[in-house]
Amino acid sequence: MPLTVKRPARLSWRSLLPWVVGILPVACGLTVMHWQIERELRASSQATTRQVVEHVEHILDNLANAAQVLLPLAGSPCEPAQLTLRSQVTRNAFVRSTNLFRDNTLYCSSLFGDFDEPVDANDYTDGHLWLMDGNSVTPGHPLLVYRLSDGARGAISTVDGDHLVTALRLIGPNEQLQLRVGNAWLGQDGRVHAGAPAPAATADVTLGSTRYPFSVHGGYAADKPAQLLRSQYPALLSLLLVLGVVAAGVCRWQIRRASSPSAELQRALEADEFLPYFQPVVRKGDYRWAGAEVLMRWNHPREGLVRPDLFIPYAEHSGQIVAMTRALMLHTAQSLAPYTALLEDGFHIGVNITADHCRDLTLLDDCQTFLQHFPPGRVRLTLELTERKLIEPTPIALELFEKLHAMGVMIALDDFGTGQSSLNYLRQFKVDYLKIDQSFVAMIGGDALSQHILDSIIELSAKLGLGIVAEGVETEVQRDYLAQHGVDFQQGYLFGRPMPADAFLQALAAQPGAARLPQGAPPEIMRG
Ligand code: G
Ligand code: G
Ligand code: MN
Repeated sequence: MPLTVKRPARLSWRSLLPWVVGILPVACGLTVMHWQIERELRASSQATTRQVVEHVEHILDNLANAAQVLLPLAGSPCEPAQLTLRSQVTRNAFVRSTNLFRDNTLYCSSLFGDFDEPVDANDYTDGHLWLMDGNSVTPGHPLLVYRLSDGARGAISTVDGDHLVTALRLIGPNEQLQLRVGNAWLGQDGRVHAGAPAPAATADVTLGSTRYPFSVHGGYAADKPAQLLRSQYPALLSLLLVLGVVAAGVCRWQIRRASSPSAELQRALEADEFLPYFQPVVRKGDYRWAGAEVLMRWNHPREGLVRPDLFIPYAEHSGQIVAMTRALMLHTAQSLAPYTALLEDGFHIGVNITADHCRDLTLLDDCQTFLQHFPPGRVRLTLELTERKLIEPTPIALELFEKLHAMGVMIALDDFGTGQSSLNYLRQFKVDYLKIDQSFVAMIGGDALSQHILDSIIELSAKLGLGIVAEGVETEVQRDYLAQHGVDFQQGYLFGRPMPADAFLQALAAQPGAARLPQGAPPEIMRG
């Protein structure tokens, strides 16, 4: 089984957050600037539209004035009236022509004198205004016509569309402006269109005249705000971008800082990433599994399976090892409890503890919780203290071990032979087992002196009445040597490597004479 299982990196909040934090000020700034620009554009559009309305009203005042003067002549013969018609063209700016009509017939014109053309009052909005796209004199050329009547008689004055188009173009060179009369409108393109003009995409404004039946439509194209943003606010825009980048950078830095080893361990603890692996401990003779040591593995989302020597030192340094061991014991209990039928009575479960566990009595609760998962006497919990870092025999530590013993929990001294524990130490903590370090087991078959050291350790433990477990047994020569020299329990690759719970249970079920599995056990364990 490979020790590291690589998984693809996930898209996590840690990688997304700097983006969000960077984009947020830029988005907020852009929103505010956009809102500001829209307000400015609306105000400007309203002002221009009003200006156009006023200008067209001024033109129409000229037309109305001419028609007013000519109205009394309507119905009288054309010949004597013609000079007055022409003088009104001269006297009133913007007036291109003046005409008289009677009974729906235009009979007199400033341009031609006697004339004969039909006049339909229905062409005129409110009977007064008609936006034409040309007449017989200038076909295809816009023309605004003003009509004033008194019964069946009346006067008509016209203004050239060029005056209107020029106003639309000059008053709002950057805007979309249209003049609407009835069901026709004049655009800045100088053409008369039927229907109503399309509303502007930005800052659409419609303003009607209170004095004449026309309205002016103003506004801007859809890309106007963005265009303004680029041309008017380049400094502010750059500032926003820099702000965004800085915010994202600071956020990323903070997250990295928060990913210090202890923060990362805390995250892993909350994400329940610490898993128990089990290495069997066998009994001399039949070499059946009499117990197991629980070894922690970190199932890291990116790094895969991490070995404990890489993170246990950090966890011990920061004090998080206590919570991590608690989680590990809970996992272990939950993994094994459904399969207690596979465990022989008094099955040893070894859990590694450190000096941090001995500063208060919380370990008692943890052990109690662990044991409650199993029928009484089925499991023998053994706490392994390493001899490399000796635990201070403080009153609280001594009380803890006293109570642990009363609960039936056993104590093993791990890595024995590598430190300097005294006989007094072994007695104070009421050690039950010595676990001979694998470096001594590796000496078997070596020179006489090395072998002598091993023999002395075994002899010593026998004299003290302690149980012995030999660690790191890899060969049959080592196994047989240890068995012959009175070592009751052995642990090592020869019997089994540390393995995950399901593999462990599967192998346990496959042992000759294994107890029957309970109903409902997962098939992968039955298969073993
Ligand atoms: O299998 P191995 O690589 O698991 O173990 C490496 C070292 O980490 C050993 O010294 C072992 O005692 C230690 N270790 C493994 N699991 C734990 C644990 O849960 N707690 C502590 N304190 N040490 C552990
Ligand atoms: O808790 P302790 O320090 O005893 O941890 C046991 C360590 O020894 C673990 O890292 C485990 O993987 C390792 N180990 C267990 N059996 C063998 C073995 O037979 N040979 C070697 N080299 N290492 C072993
Ligand atoms: Mn150990």
